[in-house]
Amino acid sequence: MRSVMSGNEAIARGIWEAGVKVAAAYPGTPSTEILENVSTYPDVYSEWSVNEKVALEVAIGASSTGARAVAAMKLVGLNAAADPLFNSSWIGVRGGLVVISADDPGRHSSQTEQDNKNYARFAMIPALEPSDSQECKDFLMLGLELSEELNCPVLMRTTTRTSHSKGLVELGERHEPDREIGIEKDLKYSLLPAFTRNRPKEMYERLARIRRRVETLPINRMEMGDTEVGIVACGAAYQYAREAFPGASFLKVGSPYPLPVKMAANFRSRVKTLIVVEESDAFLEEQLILAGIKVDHGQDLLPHWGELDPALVANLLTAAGIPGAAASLLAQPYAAQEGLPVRPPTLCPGCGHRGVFTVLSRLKLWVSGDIGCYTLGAMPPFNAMNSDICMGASISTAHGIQKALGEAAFEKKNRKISVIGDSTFFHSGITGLLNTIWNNGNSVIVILDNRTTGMTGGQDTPGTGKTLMGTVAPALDIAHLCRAMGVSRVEVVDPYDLKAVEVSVTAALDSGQPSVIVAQAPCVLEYKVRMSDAWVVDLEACTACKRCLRVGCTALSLLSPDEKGKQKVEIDPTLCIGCGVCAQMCKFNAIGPKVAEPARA
Ligand SMILES: Cc1ncc(C[n+]2csc(CCOP(=O)(O)OP(=O)(O)O)c2C)c(N)n1
Repeated sequence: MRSVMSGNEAIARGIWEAGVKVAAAYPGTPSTEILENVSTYPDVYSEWSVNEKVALEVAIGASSTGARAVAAMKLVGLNAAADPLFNSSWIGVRGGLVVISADDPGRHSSQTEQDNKNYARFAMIPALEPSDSQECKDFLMLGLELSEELNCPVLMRTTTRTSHSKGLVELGERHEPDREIGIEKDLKYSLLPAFTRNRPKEMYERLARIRRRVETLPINRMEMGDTEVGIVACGAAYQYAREAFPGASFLKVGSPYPLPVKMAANFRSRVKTLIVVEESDAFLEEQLILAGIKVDHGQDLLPHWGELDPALVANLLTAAGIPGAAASLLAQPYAAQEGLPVRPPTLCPGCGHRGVFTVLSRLKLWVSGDIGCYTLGAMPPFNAMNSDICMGASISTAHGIQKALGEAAFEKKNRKISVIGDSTFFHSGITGLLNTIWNNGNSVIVILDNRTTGMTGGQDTPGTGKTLMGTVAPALDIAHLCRAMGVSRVEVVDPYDLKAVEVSVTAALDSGQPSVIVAQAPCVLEYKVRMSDAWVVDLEACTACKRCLRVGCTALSLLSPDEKGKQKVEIDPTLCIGCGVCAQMCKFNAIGPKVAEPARA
């Protein structure tokens, strides 16, 4: 039977079919749907872990019992999980272990872009990269087999296009490997220098075995066409190149690390011009050059960053004199985005984060921010976030600033505040707070507790009282936790109450003590919050001062100019949830709840 699936759905299916027992992840686009889909297969234990490092450690533990295990994350998640990744390569596996890194060339929804195939080379493990949904399933299953055969974790890299595009997938049954699951007492799990004396030598021997093995993998293959142009490509770039040069010869690479260099040398000998088409780093190109295989063109013609597409590949290579591009693509303007109006992302109407940023913007504080929906506090009209570096960094960065400033940190002009979401706090903010308290820091930290991981689509957290598989769990109270960690001033505020937020922030800054303010309001999208009927603008009272627009709510818009040329404001009743934040900005009492019309007798 076949089914239309996204790459991420197909990976989840592969996890089920391959008999995986444990799958763990922390959400992050474009990887999130992998675990969301795995959780629909009850045979697999699946969990949102608090961060990617923990997710991979959970998978390593499961693999050490002989069970098959998978950890999934977005590109930057692998930075957080790099420690267990490298060490698991040293340890080896018992049950197959696949680490999925969903990369994001072009930064569709990521703070940075990076080519995580590099991790495989660094950790001396194989990397597989599928090009479509069927391959997503097949490569995942192959990765688990290779992991067991070669005694190492296997990295599977996807990109946004492969993870989110849909295609036909052949479905199979679930097969659990026929072996006992149990605890193994083996010194290999203890990475002590005395126990790892031979490990580097064994790892280099293993790498030699991996290099030999990739030469025989059917996922690496030559597809011979016109031998004038030979293209080496993997992942989504293979699809773009195939569409751009339909008649060319291809070396379709399924294991970008290590590259099957013997096959590549054979391919080179059969084509006149060899071109590497790859997104992100010159990863295949460098391996070819290192192996002494002549590359005619690669990243000398193609961009080093961002996402490729068929028209871009066809046009750039044609401009350099490469023949054979699809005529229809050459006619397509590939800079189609130029001239389109810019529509920056914005907080949802009624979002609780809005109240906090309205106040921070007014107080003109230096805001050490973090990653989540609230990062939009950096955008107009708030312009109230001065840094967002990586998850959890808001608290530790502010602490570093304080220590660098010394006494000057207490001067009014140097006042700063950290802002972090609840999921991000659980991910890696807790350790930063502990560090601040231990080292006598005096930061003021606002934790935006909206009871969800909003940015990635509303996943549960340790604060929601539920797990990914839907079981009930203890719901952590953030204020209690902060008090237990030694924070002397902890307050809980309603972020819709602008006055209360301002008083709380100002008092915390004035106190000179380390303080946490928990701004508690459920995510309006996730919990479908509607506080009342939509509020309305009294056009008689409205003076068109536009002060209400400073809250940046998309439920508010300007009316056409009236007879005096004034543009007053109206509220879209389909968007307004009745939070009343805009009304608190109005000095003329022009905004309020709709007064019910008297019932007719
Ligand atoms: C290391 C890392 N993992 C995952 C992500 C994806 N991601 C971005 S923000 C975020 C969490 C957002 O949740 P929260 O902090 O509760 O803020 P909210 O979006 O709900 O306001 C996640 C998981 C990331 N950017 N970096």
